[in-house]
Amino acid sequence: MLNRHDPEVADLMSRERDRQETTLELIASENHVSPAVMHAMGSWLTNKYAEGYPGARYYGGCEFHDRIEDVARDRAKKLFGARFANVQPHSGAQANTAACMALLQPGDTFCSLVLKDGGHLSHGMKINFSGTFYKPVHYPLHYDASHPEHERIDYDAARRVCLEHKPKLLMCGYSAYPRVIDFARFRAIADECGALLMADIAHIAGLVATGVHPSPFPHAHVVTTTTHKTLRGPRGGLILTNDEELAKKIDKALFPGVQGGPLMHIIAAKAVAFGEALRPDFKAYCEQVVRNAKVLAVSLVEKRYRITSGGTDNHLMLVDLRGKSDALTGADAEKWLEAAGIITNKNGIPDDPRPPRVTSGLRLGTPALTTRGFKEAEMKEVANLIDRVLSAGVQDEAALASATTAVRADVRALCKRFPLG
Ligand code: DSN
Repeated sequence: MLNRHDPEVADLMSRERDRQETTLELIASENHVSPAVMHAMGSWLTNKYAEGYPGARYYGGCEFHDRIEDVARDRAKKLFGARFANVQPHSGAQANTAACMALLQPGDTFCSLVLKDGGHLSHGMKINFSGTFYKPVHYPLHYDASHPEHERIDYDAARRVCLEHKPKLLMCGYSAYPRVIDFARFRAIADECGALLMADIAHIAGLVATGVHPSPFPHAHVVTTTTHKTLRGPRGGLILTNDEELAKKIDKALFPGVQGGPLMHIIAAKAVAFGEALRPDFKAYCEQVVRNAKVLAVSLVEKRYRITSGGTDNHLMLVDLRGKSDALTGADAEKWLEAAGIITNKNGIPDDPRPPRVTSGLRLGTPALTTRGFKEAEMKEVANLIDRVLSAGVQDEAALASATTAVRADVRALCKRFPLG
């Protein structure tokens, strides 16, 4: 239908579909949703305004939208063991905006991990709302190669920072942190300094929902997340809490504080994805995601790459490319790998001397390849493919050109064995 109606857009969409089908998706925050989730997203539900919440809308005609949002909320609550859920955030950043608005007054201090150490722009970056309207202070990672916790969260330092600055809110949860988060320890720090604890589990939501990573509940007062990463739903956000008063504040902050009309087609797709995540096969998927990440990390170490913090406990890892060659940057690695059909993103590593547009690291994640059906054996192949490109790239241009052609063909063949649904 779209082909005839708008061939220009249809052609670009079809080329993007082909790109996804024939490349290896290793961006840790991406995934491939099911046809059912896609169907809900691309539906007539997009036609409706439903400002407000179920039973209290500002528009007529919301009977089925109320029921859809209730299903989404109930499934989210069941999935994460929470008493209250707001499924309306358009994204994780919007969820964090609403949570901050509910929990803080302008000018209040909050404490978080800075973006360059693995945090997120909505956790206090200067040019983001969170760094403009509030006063962020940051806790560090351990930066000491001789320390057993090198490049992991320094909980003692977090406690010291909190006791010194007395933040109203302590944030944990990250976008480039490969290790288990000790939510109980963060809650003890929050209690000691009189702060509320917010966990942003955007990256690990699927792992949390299935018990593959410890849950932030009952420790966190508020939990925010995206729905499209390890949770494998539509692009969107979600806020959870067990506290009724906080739930009321969050609902008000989200609408009308931060957003207008909810995206009801996306909320329906969230309901479908939450339903999928409640099934036993989703737990098996998440366990495989973590096993695949471990095998990829070990295979890369065997090829002389350094993995920050010495490995991974979750779905992602940060590769310190300097282990391979001092001259190798994240920017070059990302570009060379993309030409060979391997999609990654350059990422700063802890204490990175290079700027964010260059970096010394690559962030790799296994959620999307695991959705395709990749297992441990394929992850070893993926490590080989990555190394063939990067080893050639640090050699010279001719070596890189020939490796790119050969690896591109091998990537296509590997993808063909694991077609997207
Ligand atoms: N952009 C996301 C990521 O890639 O981790 C975070 O919002």
